[in-house]
Amino acid sequence: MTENHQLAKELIAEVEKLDGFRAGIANVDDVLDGPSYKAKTEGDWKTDHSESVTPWLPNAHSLLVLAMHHPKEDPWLDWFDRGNTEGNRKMTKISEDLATWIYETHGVRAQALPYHVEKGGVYLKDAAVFAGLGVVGKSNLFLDRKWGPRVRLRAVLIQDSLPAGRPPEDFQPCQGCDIPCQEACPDDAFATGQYYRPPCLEHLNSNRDNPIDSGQKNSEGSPILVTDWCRRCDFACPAGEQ
Ligand code: B12
Ligand code: SF4
Ligand code: SF4
Repeated sequence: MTENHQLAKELIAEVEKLDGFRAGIANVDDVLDGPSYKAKTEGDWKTDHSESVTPWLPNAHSLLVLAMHHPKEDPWLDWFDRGNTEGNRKMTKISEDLATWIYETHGVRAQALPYHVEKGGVYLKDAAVFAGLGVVGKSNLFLDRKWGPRVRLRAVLIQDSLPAGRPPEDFQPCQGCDIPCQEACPDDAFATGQYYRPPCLEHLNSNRDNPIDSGQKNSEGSPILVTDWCRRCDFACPAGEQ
């Protein structure tokens, strides 16, 4: 086993020590050349990382991709308040701690990338596929081998070139499935058989305009209201259910 294979193994093992986490390594060039970057070359999607708000570490060729389990029983992980979701806050903290750990333990520089592509993040579903963690399903969601679509993703840039995973060929949950994910959509985002963003976005905007009671109270005793983003395509999918 080469030194870099060993390092990749140790990074993945460090992440997977955490309950509800899986990880893999993706090659940066594969992700930047992937279907999501190809789909968008203008408008609000940035494809040129030299212009990113967060500059990337130079000569970083690998991404450590994290998938965190977001089970139906923990809806609060997806609730949006004070500009973020609890799940995202948790992943930011874990990816920053990992970047520090990688440098301190292995002397390799690493950078926790932001969530948003326009702020210097990457398209995370492509990254997770190229890391070998799963596939993109007919719901347009990434389906993790273990937890199906009920994961949230994040990436840490590594200033090294580590052996990457491969899109899995033996995991094809959509084959033979009667596509309940598309049926479940309240706004017909899959009317053509493929995901179409505008109706989905409209639905999520209406979620934002109609916050729900989180069951918690603020210091003045008033209920804390949160946005409960639609997850019907996510919940309808049988992939990853035990
Ligand atoms: C902007 C955004 C949105 C926008 C626009 C979504 C869109 N798809 O256009 C809105 C607000 C509408 C939205 C909605 C949702 N989102 Co969103 N979103 C993002 C964000 C920030 C960027 C996505 C994007 O712009 N993609 C670019 C467009 C062009 O591509 P796309 O529609 O995603 O389709 C591409 C892929 O499917 C890919 N693909 C398809 N087949 C294959 C095959 C291979 C081999 C590969 C490599 C790639 C690939 O190519 C397609 C383009 O051709 C990502 C986080 C990130 N940094 O990546 C989260 C993200 C994709 N969203 C996420 C989630 C959960 C949701 C929602 C369920 C809402 C919610 N509860 O959070 C819905 C799901 C809608 C759906 N069925 O796709 C998760 C997905 C997790 C997962 N398991 O896949 C992500 C990764 C964020 C996270 N927290 O981890 N989202
Ligand atoms: S519900 Fe079926 S078709 Fe839809 S993403 Fe899940 S496995 Fe694929
Ligand atoms: S998140 Fe909701 S509105 Fe958007 S595609 Fe999925 S089911 Fe449809």
